[in-house]
Amino acid sequence: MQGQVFKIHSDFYYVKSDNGDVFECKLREVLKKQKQKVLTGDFVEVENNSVICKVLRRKNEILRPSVANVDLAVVVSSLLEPKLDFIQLNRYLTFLKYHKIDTMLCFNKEDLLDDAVFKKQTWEILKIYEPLGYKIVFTSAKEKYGLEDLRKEIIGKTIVLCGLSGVGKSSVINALNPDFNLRTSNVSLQTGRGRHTTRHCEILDFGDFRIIDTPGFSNLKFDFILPKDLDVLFEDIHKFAKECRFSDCLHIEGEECSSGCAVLNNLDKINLERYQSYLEFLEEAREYKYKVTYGSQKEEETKKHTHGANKAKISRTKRQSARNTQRQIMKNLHEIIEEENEY
Ligand SMILES: Nc1nc2c(ncn2[C@@H]2O[C@H](COP(=O)(O)OP(=O)(O)OP(=O)(O)O)[C@@H](O)[C@H]2O)c(=O)[nH]1
Ligand SMILES: [Mg+2]
Ligand SMILES: [Zn+2]
Repeated sequence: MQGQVFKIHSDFYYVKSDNGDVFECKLREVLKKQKQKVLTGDFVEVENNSVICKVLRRKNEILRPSVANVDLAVVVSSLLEPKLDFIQLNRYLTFLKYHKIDTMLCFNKEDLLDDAVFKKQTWEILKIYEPLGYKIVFTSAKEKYGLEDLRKEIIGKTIVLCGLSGVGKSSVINALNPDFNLRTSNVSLQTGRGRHTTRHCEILDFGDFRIIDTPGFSNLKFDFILPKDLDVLFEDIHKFAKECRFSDCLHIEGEECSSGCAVLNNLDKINLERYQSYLEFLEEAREYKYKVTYGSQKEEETKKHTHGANKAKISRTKRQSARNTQRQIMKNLHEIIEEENEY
């Protein structure tokens, strides 16, 4: 029998067969020993209605949240509570781009903004993300606005909702179909953050589309990618990066190659928070490169199993100086953004 894993709870995998029957399964011992990963969304072969004996080839996979075989990711952000954070949003977008997953954006809690602020926010969001080709919807799970716009984009698809805890992923699902009655909890007044209410990924079947609810993550890090491979994930930066004089240019002020850097020469055409996000992720990628270059044997092994990183060397002093420059750029960018916000 073949089916799809729609929920995973400790060692149990819940598999739905093509005709809709549900089976509670374990993973075959030999697959466990081989450290076979099974993700929500995996198509599997099941023996005796209770043992997963094979995981079929995946169309795609994401590791955070851990899901496979999705047609579309919808990154949900809240306009307020928690406050809209463009860098966090770019983190999700860049991560999904790395996994080559089609992505759209949903901005929820529209009801919390008054009209003038909402208009300003919408304008800013559209200005940044429409040119990057993302479909964008604005919703209020509470007031049930915008749900039809979302429904139109996801008909016929298996989609995964990604986004920080508390932005309203489970609430959007409940608003689309109250029968699911998923658990939700209010955002903490103290920290302004969500309470990590959803703990597992689960496929919810709406008939004409399927949605995977997921736990919110705030700790996605670019600690698996080499610095030189980052700009290609930023379409708006990469389009200039292609013209840089040196092929190993990382597009940072103050570094040797920056003299012929087409990105720095066109910074006025790139959204500041997008560039700032690039710098922040680049720092994480540099940490990663440093670790795989100078790290322990074990980290060398990690490198082998991840991306086969080059053995490029960065001297400690050069690295420190690059970091200082980067901090200075970030500081300057913060000041410019603050000025813009005041305006
Ligand atoms: N005002 C308002 N509140 C909302 C809206 N959507 C969700 N909320 C509230 O936001 C809080 C968090 O919603 P959840 O649906 O639990 O958020 P989540 O993204 O599923 O969070 P995790 O499961 O922790 O990842 C709840 O108190 C919801 O009632 C909305 O559109 N407007
Ligand atoms: Mg939830
Ligand atoms: Zn450059």
